[in-house]
Amino acid sequence: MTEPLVLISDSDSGTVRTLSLNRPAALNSFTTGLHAELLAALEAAAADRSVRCVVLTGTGRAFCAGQDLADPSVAPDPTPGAAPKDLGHVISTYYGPLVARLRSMPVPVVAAVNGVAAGAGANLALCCDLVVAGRSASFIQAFTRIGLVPDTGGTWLLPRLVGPARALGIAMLGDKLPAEEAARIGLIWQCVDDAALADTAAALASRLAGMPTRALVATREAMAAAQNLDLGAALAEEARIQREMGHADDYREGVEAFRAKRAPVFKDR
Ligand code: T3D
Repeated sequence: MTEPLVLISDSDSGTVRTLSLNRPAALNSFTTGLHAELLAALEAAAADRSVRCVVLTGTGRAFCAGQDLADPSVAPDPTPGAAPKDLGHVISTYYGPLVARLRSMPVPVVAAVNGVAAGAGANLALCCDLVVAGRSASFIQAFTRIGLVPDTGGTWLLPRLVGPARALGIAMLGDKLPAEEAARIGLIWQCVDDAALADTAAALASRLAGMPTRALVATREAMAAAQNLDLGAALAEEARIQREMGHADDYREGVEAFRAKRAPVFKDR
């Protein structure tokens, strides 16, 4: 029997789903098979109303080394005169839909970065809502090292996360950025000791799973949308979204629990 390319496990009574990229010998780099399994696993988590938080991590010593460069369908053919591969097709068929799926998940997504995250693997992690990395992990915008530009949302994410000056330095130089430095400059949420990574990510996921899911997802969406709005438009958007939140059961529950001095039990999704 062949090993699944994505390992799937549930915890916290099925409210937290962990997806582990599982091609450790090739540092969990992407093949079309891994793309298909990851997208299907994300679709399944999105459709399962008991899931309230997703954790994305890698097996072995890496998080993900980006595109599998040994894949003959994307690597340049060394035969003189061979036609170049259509990488635009690869991006719009695989990486674009993966980013779109992650950024529109109906639940929060935590990346537990257990080792190197390079190329598309780095930006896959940065697409997640909260990124926690082990101290030995690193982030590498490896694209320019092989004559490419950041993809998997990198051109959109990097300047928003760390500002244009740092984004360009990180992307142009393609240097290895240790997890501790990534946390210091605000590229990721947190860097923890390697031994504490799994427990830290699990605790974070468990906490998020107990929070008002719709409000968390609307927060992600509102913040992303506000990047392209002026203040007046952002304020109008806040009013629109808050009206929606005000009609949800979670708001009623949050206020009732506050008044009763008890822990809230949020159920909306
Ligand atoms: O191309 C398109 O379709 C467009 C889409 C592009 C999206 C992208 O992601 S482009 C960027 C692709 N990724 C990279 O360029 C990263 C390549 N890998 C590395 O630079 C290094 O492996 C790392 C910095 C990630 C880790 O270095 P290190 O020294 O810890 O490990 P290593 O020895 O280089 O790799 C270990 C094994 O994994 C090795 O295999 P072996 O020799 O033990 O059989 C290595 O070949 C394999 N591996 C690592 N990365 C990839 C890979 N195999 C295939 N593809 C990889 N990306």
